[in-house]
Amino acid sequence: MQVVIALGSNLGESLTTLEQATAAINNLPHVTVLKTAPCYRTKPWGYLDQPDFVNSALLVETSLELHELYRQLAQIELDFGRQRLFKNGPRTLDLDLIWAEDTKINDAQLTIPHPRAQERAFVLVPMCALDPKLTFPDSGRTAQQALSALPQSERDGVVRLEPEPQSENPQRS
Ligand code: PH2
Ligand code: MG
Ligand code: MG
Repeated sequence: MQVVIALGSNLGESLTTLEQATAAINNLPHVTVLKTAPCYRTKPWGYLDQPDFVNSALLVETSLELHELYRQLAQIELDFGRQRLFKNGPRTLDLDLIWAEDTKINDAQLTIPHPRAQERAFVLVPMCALDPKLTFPDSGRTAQQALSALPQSERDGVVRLEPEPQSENPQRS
């Protein structure tokens, strides 16, 4: 089954953390990263008085049951010394299950699709970079349709980060 995982960080070396978390996810048994979205600098949502976040997203293929995948992601958050000071507050690493094909789950542990994904440009912009046609089974909307429905001001708060330079003095021809 294909799954979208959103990554976020706004404490510590966020870009490095997201890169290493991606490697850790790809190293999980029965999980393969198919596609990595670029990283974006994003305005904090929900609680404003905190640093900007770095956000990205992954498309993965997995044969794990989704609750098991969720537990594995929670363990990776802890392995990265996750600090989460309070709800919607700053954190070292946040890994959220966003989408899993046409699966709908709503139980005590897990809600898929993620209940707030379609309101958040910091989730939808990276998801559109993976594939704008990924469709939310609850609303029937694609990621692109959900993003287009958000106010321009929300979308403006998500800015693509340039890839890291490959050397100190890149030779340009
Ligand atoms: N995560 C939150 C709350 N607010 N804002 C941005 N920009 N990015 C996030 O990943 C984020 C947030 C709770 O998980
Ligand atoms: Mg989150
Ligand atoms: Mg989370």
